[in-house]
Amino acid sequence: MKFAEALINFLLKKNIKTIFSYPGEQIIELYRELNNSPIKNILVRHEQGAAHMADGYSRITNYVGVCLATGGPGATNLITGIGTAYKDSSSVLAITGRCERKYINKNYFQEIKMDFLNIYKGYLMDKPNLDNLENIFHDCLYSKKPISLNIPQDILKSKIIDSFNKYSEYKEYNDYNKYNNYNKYNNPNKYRHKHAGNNGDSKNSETIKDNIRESIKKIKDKLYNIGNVKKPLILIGQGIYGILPYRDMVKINNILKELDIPIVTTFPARGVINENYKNSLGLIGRRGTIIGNNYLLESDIVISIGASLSYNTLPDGIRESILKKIMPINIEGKINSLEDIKYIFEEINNLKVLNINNKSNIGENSLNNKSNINDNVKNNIMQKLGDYSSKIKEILDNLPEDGIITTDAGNHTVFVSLLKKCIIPRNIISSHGMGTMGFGIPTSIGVKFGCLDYNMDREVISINGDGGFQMNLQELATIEENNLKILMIVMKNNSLNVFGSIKNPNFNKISEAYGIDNVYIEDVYDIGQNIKYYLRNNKPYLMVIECKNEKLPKPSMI
Ligand SMILES: Cc1ncc(C[n+]2csc(CCOP(=O)(O)OP(=O)(O)O)c2C)c(N)n1
Ligand SMILES: [Mg+2]
Repeated sequence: MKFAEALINFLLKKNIKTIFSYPGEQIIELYRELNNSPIKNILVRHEQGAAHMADGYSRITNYVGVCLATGGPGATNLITGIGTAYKDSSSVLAITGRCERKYINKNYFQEIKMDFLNIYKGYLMDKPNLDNLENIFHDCLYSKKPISLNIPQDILKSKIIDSFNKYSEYKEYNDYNKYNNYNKYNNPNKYRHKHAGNNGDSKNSETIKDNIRESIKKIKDKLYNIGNVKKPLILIGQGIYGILPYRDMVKINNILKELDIPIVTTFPARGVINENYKNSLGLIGRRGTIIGNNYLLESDIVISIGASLSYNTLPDGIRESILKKIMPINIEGKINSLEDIKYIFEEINNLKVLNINNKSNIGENSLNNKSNINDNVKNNIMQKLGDYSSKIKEILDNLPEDGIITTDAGNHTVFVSLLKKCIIPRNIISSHGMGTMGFGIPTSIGVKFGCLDYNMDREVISINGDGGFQMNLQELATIEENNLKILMIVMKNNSLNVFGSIKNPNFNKISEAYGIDNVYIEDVYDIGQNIKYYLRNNKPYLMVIECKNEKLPKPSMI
């Protein structure tokens, strides 16, 4: 069979259900093959959109998201999306085409050096060899980074022998690949979620346990040195999710809620513990909660799990002093079962029996003044709400609490973050590390496909500024074509936050041109009923909400 067919076979074997793509000369061989396979081939309208969709898909499924583009301009168009995925540790496999091998590095049409796409690490297929695919896929999933797989045209066409015959078994389902009504893909049990990454790798599990034991030993030593530990704190980052499927990510909450040591999180890990719980002190860092940040400053030891400790989490000013008290739990090798998580917290709980100077046990005083942790102090650093933020609050108050919200970059991102309590993992999906405008809409598409493929019953909402919305609004066509139930919101303040004003087109007319139902809202009181209308229906909806520009509140930590 052709290499292109064998590659599709491989992706099927890895349980890839959806690929976000755009065709072109150098990738057409694979693109056609994809169209003949049961993998859904979602035609995007710009390759940047494909990369963001694969990113959104990966974040919500915690599995590999795949995008596909042609060489040259197709590959360069992917770049911002790949950079965004890289900054937020998202497993995106970016497959691109290339001219035939004999033209590589010559001045051939659309031939361009691919180093730029290898933001983390890239692979050029220089031989029609299937063996390497396994490593590439594993690398993408386990390293939590985008990986570039670049394949010359002649290799896609070359003949190879592949013993895996699942492809023919799947062929009977070719019809599923004809688009329009996505829901029909969702039926056969055959395609139910099997998280191919999580295959009960016992060696990996032993490595993790060894690493955890080692880390706990270091913490014990440190505790002996400190003596009387009054305020321990646990800091959780998204690394804790390892390669757990989403349904297990949600269950971490049950393990954490019993803990009597307070917990703070980074932004991408928000919702790993329900932020309404007593032992959750919410987000820390620049836009963190007052109580979380105060506790961070006062704590004598911070046990950190899966946090990369970016400057968003530990801004300059406090960074050095906090780093001194951080004791990481090494989860290198990736968590791949809830047992690993249980093991970590059992070990942390065991620290309680450690007598430190015969005075205090860890945990005992950890939630000092529990009753004083008043909800307002805990969450709300916004004393007064202006027109913009009160409309955001009204939106949030009317959405299902467990809806997945993608935001773009701008003031709305900060308002959503400050006013939303996260109760489940990935409650808010933002471009944390890159702050990419144009992220919100395509990412919501990837999230939606992830929810459909893995039978996750979640509403998907995308909240955008009027600037960022225009950066990828061509993907409204992808939403309409696949009849994706996504609530799109544009906060129209005619302003690019502090950077100046922007003259806007008529967004409602644009929406109509794309065939998407829409509404223009001026009054905050009209928001609720329109969200209810959206929830009742089974189609995309665009709400353009007029609002006045509003200054952001001062960060709780500078
Ligand atoms: C691709 C990209 N270009 C520029 C910026 C810089 N930038 C950050 S926020 C912002 C303005 C966003 O305005 P809008 O989308 O209207 O959101 P609002 O602040 O009004 O909520 C700009 C220009 C960016 N983050 N990303
Ligand atoms: Mg704006």
